[in-house]
Amino acid sequence: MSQTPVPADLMRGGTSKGLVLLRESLPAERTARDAVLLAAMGSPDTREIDGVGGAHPLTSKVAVVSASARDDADVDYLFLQVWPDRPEVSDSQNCGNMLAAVGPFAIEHGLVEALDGVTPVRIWMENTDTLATAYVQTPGRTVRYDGDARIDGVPGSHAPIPLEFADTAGSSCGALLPTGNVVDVIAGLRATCIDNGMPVVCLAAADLGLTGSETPAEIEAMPEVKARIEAVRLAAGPLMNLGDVESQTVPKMSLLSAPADGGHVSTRTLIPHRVHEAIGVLGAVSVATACLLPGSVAAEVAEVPEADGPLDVVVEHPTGFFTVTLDVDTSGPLPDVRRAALLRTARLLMRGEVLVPASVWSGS
Ligand code: NQM
Repeated sequence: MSQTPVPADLMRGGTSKGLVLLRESLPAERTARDAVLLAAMGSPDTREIDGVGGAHPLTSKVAVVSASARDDADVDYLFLQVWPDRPEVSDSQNCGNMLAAVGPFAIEHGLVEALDGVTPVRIWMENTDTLATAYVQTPGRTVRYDGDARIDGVPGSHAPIPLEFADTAGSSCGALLPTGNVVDVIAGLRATCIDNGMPVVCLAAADLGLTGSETPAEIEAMPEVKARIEAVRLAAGPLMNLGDVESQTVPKMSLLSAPADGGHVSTRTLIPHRVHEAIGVLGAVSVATACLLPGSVAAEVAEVPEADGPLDVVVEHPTGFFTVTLDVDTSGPLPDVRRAALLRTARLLMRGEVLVPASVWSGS
């Protein structure tokens, strides 16, 4: 046989899309695993024409799922970003959008037994060693994908999948404020470096001469602005305990401005080279948390109401809004986000096998 079939599903998770596979379907050794995933997605090629990748970081994603050995989790989830344009697979970040696909996948593949109604799936996120719970609609013990929930960035409506996160502070960088400061000046720009589930550098859009209402395409067509942002990112990496981030997909770079559409803060986020059409899930949690930090670049432009108890922070992005519910303890010097919750949807798009050339992997 000239091709090796690899069992895999194609799924949309939130505003992202990619392959979801059982760990046992892939080679155990990392180099061989990455070669299979690159071939499956069609990378490296900006069009990913010879694979199932969608030619954009948001649609060139992979979730690897397995039964968990942990008492507090049902399944383990490893997120892998396949770069469309270079032969690299990175586990340097988590992805809260593909996470939305993991609960349905785990039930469909018998890793979690469905309840009649809603099935909570406890997911250990291996990239950040943190736990999430996804609540999957399972009337009659079958995963339901249709429903009334709408999320900006995805047409139509689908079954709601509420996601909950706990203890996300310092998930990749070791501390909520990895530089130890609320604001640093990095490569000449004021920056708030934060990690509440995703390492993010918050910059004021105005400091870059932007209004903050530019479209992703407009920002992508500004080479000088992008070069300045990348200079900040490369310098921020070591300061955020991430080391050399040249080949990493973190930190994300979020350009912030005052809300323009009734939300609490407006964002344009580079992930890190393309501009997100919306905003990442954990990226939104980090930005929302930054809005609560007095003196931060985010708090300067955000208009978040005072609240006692759970607080909804409405993050504006290029295609709408992302609401993050934060359960915050404000009694200490820094706000302590005990829990974050938000809504996603997901859909199984195709199931079966993805085929890779046998010269890449013989399957044994
Ligand atoms: O921040 C894109 C996405 C993401 C990541 C990115 C994500 C998250 O939208 O949790 O979801 O920032 O690379 O899928």
